[in-house]
This record gives sequence, structure tokens and C-alpha cells, in this order.
Amino acid sequence: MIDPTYDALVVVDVQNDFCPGGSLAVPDGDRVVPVLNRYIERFRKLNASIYASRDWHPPVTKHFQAYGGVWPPHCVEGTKGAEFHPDLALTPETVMVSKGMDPEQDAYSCFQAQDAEGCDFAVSLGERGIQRLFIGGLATDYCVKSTVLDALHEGFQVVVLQDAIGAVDVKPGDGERAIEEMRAAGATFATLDDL
Ligand code: VGL
Repeated sequence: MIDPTYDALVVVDVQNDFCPGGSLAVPDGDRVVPVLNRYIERFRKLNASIYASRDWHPPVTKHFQAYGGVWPPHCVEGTKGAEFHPDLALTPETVMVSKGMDPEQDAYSCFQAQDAEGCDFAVSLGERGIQRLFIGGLATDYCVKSTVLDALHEGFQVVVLQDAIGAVDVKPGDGERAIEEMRAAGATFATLDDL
């Protein structure tokens, strides 16, 4: 089912601050880690592209409560909280993309991220001929949702990895509503067994 010539895996923001013990923890957020590791293994075996995004904020940003935003400080550049979860088994070939460096932007979506050379996520996908994205990670109701909606808007096919996402659920049900929104926008959903 995975075609390495046009499929890519996108692992969204599996960072310490979004996992139990972190400053903006998704309940059971680390539950996604072993599942994502199995997706990573499948893509790696096929030599398919793997991307991993990270939130990478300056200490002062409009994204944080103290400066007009809605969130406690999280994923501040260079801190332990901004590191990927220690058990996430990213491959050396994984393309890391960072977002949220601009203090004026929330940058929930990977389509606002750049790789280490400053190349936009969408440009990197285009250069590789990627047409379909398999997206999992944290959090369902923010960065996963924004990335999925932007991807659909940009013309990509999107498969959401339903067993490898987790919601912040600021309001109970936000995660479920995000899933409905993604489905209504054209995303399909899959689990490990489907791949
Ligand atoms: C996220 C809330 C605030 C996310 C980022 O990665 O989904 N959520 N910043």
C-alpha cells in the first residue's frame, strides 16, 4: 500500500513537552511513540520518505500566554522539553522540519515549517515528488489538524494515522471534533493493520 515514489510519513511534534511530564502534555501522549516507531520501520524498509516536525519557539513569542497567546511556554528552542521523545526511533534519513521560530506566528502547521537548510516543507515534498502524506503525532486538535487541512488544501492526499494521534482536549471533545473536521475536508483514516 505504501508507494515510496510518492508517499511520505509525517511525524508531527512528538516532543517531550507534549508528553506526560511536559509543560503542555497531551494525556497519554507518549502512547503514540511505539506505534509511530512501527510506521517509521515500515517506511524505512521501503526507503520511503520520513519527515518529523518539531515546535521550536523562542522564549518570547506571541504564542505564549505571557505575551498575548493562549499557551504555557513549551518547546522553547534548545530545551529538554523541545527534544523529541527519547524513545522515538527516527532514522538518520528522517528530514526534520522546524516551525514556530517567528515570534509573531503560532505556526501550528508543518506547512509553516522549514528543514535545516531553510527549505519550506512543501518545497521539500515537491522536490521528492511526494503526493500522499501519512500523518500522525501530536496534537490531533492543533498541529496534526492544521497540517492535515493545509495538506489537503495544497492538493496532497492525506491518510491520518488514527492509532498514532493524541489530542490536547482543552475542551472535552476537541479531538473528536478535529477528526470530523479532517474527515469532512477529505482526509482518510488508517491504522497499522491497514498498511
Ligand atoms: C501544539 C498546542 C500549542 C501542537 C502546539 O503541537 O499540536 N498544540 N502548540
